[in-house]
Amino acid sequence: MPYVEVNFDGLVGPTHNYAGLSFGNLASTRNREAISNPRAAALQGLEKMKLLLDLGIPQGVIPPQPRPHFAALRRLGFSGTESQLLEKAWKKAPDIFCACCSASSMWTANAATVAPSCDTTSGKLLFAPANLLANFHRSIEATTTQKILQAIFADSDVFQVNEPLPGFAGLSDEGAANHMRLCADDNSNGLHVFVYGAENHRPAHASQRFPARQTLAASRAVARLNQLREDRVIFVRQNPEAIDAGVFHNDVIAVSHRNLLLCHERAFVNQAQVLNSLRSLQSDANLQIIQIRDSDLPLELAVSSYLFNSQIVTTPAGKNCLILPGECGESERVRDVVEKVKAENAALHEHRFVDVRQSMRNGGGPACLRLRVMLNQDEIRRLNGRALLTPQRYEQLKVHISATYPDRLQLEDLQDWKLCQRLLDSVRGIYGILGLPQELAAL
Ligand code: SUG
Repeated sequence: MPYVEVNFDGLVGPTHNYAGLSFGNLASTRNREAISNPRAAALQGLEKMKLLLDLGIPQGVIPPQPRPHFAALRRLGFSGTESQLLEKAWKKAPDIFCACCSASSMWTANAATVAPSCDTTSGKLLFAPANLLANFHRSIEATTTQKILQAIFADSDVFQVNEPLPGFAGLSDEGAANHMRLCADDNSNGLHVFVYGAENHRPAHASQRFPARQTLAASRAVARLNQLREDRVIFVRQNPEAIDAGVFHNDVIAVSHRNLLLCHERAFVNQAQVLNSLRSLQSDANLQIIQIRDSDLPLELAVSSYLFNSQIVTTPAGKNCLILPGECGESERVRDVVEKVKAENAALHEHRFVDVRQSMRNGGGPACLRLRVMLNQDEIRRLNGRALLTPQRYEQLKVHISATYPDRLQLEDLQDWKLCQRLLDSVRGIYGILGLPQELAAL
């Protein structure tokens, strides 16, 4: 049965803000306390989804998680009514308040690691939700992510959503952002490339400036849980210099699609050896590797432009299209790299820029906003009803966002319980549009 790739994008939530929460993510730090525009953020993400739909590529939607996360505030010892919780947390522990208000679940590349049914020993499509331990605001996504995935991929005859890994620093997992699947074509078995930053939480040769977020122990556990064959899995170490330059996930420095791998020459430790291993493991698949030289695109520019955080998609006409952040179009040097890559590689046919600026200011480009899931026709039929975007659902979401999301938000605004109530109602409305249980929108 033929497989297709469906991108499940995270819809940006109405509390989208800039709190500077992610150490090692340069954009997040730089934009701390900037004023956000949640409405524009959500509409930008929605337009990206619509572009893919218009290109003929199926598109899924993952709803925002409800925020503020009152249950997390209570778990950390705050008490009283919602209004009191907000007031106390803002005064006594502003960092916790900010973490509990973050709309970070939008970056669904970090939601889980996915193994398509053609690759797993049980023949089921498997999900390993990420524990996202490296940052508190992200760690509180994991339980709800698991429930949302279970609601969308509910048919246990063909889907299985596991639990996130236990909360131990040595098992820190950031999901598909540190995973690539190479395959000859959509219907062939894949090679799973797991990229880790440190062997465990006290690594011998770790990055110096910024933390590594993914451990080898976590990647190994995910590969086991996703029931992958040992000979179809490889573990590759991220270059610590890249982490120190702001590459907090592999998808900031490498992107793959089918038999194509586009990466910076300073992405991995022992890169030449790694690429040779990939070539030999994929010897039947005609693996094509495009390496961008540091002299063409210095690491710093790779990070600031987010060139590698693009999506590569294949249209029904068989054209490979690079979906790039608009920021890449603003730099002559990056534009030159894109043109050179296209000219030298027959496998890349066209490129499109997308405006996801609101997300980019928190270090989230086009690829961060999506979780890739390979599905066959039977599995698509078994998905929970309204998980896929249609032109009608796009219109409904657009109207809903335009009517209920604020167009200007500062963190201190979220002390106001009345505003939070309106924003939580707005999130509930999205669950309604997507046909997901309302309980999931309650915390
Ligand atoms: O985890 N930013 C996210 C960006 C995630 C990008 N995802 C991928 N590369 N796949 C993060 O660092 C910033 C939130 C703030 O500072 O308000 C944030 O969480």
